[in-house]
Amino acid sequence: MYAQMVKSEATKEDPEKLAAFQARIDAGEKIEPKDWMPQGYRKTLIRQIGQHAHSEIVGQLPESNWLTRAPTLERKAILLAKIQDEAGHGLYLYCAAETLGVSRDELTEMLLDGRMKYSSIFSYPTLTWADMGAVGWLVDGAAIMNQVPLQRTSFGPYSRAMIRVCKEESFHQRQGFDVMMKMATGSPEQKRMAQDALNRFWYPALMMFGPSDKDSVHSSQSMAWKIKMNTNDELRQKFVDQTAPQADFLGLTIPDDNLKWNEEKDGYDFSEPDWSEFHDVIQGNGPCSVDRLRARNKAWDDGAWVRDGLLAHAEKKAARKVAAE
Ligand code: BYC
Repeated sequence: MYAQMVKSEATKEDPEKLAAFQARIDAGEKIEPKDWMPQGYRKTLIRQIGQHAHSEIVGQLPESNWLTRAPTLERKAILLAKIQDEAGHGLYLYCAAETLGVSRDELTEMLLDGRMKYSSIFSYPTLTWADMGAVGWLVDGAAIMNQVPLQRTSFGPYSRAMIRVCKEESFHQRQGFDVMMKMATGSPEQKRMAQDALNRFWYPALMMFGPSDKDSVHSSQSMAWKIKMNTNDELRQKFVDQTAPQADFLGLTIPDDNLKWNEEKDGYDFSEPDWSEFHDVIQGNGPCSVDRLRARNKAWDDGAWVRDGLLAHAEKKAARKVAAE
């Protein structure tokens, strides 16, 4: 539906301008906020950057669940810093989206009333401390796989935000792997918890890359505009190829009997996630979907007095400035 809308709007636009725009993209130029851009390009970016920002913010929730129960003060401090980083990533991304003419409040309202999505992965619960390892290792690992190419995306503010995000995200992935190492080489019970976390997070992590290429609505146009640099399946394959040897190193087993090195394709064969589960989750029916939106709505409502106070202060300051002039 969205793709159709974008397509019909794109065809209404001046063909000469469209061709010149595409030529800039093909030449690897960055598009900046004040440059002419097709409406479809603007809308696709607002959707993708906005959903990415929401994912960073909602992504704080499953981790904050473990802040009060981290096993040591050091682990607690590291987790707290990571969660704080995610808030920063959300802010960089909201700022990038705002350069396209949408306000942060509008984006937030679209998240809160379900008009905009956030990553499917955050609709799953974090049940044990080992999940903090699995989230860092697999979820941040998948996020990096997706975000490293986005550093070269065609829209300048998004590309620059991604450069900053990726620097921090690689620390996150390493801290997750470190937690997994500790658990996997610890007591039999700790190793069992690590395996259980891998079992639960493996397929949801594969879903993070989006539907398979044949079912992806936006990929071909987004790739032509260099909003996306790779297809969903390309990145999923790279993620499996990178992660399978890491699981071996940890002495853990990826829950997929079909996972097998394929010499010919120079990559692993693996099972697809259950796509009906994916579609259910992104329609708001994941195990924690209702809780996540309830938590974000509560935070938004509880923070209203702060926003009102800041706005009143800014308005008063502006009025005083006008009176003095
Ligand atoms: N979850 O045509 P497609 C992070 C939707 S990491 C929910 O292939 P596209 C973090 C898609 O929006 C996660 N929805 O779409 C990590 C579309 O629906 P709409 C955030 C999904 O956009 C650690 C429909 O399915 N990363 O934040 O070309 C700690 C058809 O899909 C998902 C990003 O957002 C999903 N997994 O490709 C804290 C990266 N997959 O919008 C935080 C930037 C698909 O038409 N985004 N959908 O209603 C992207 O690279 C792309 O948007 C995607 C999807 C690859 C995710």
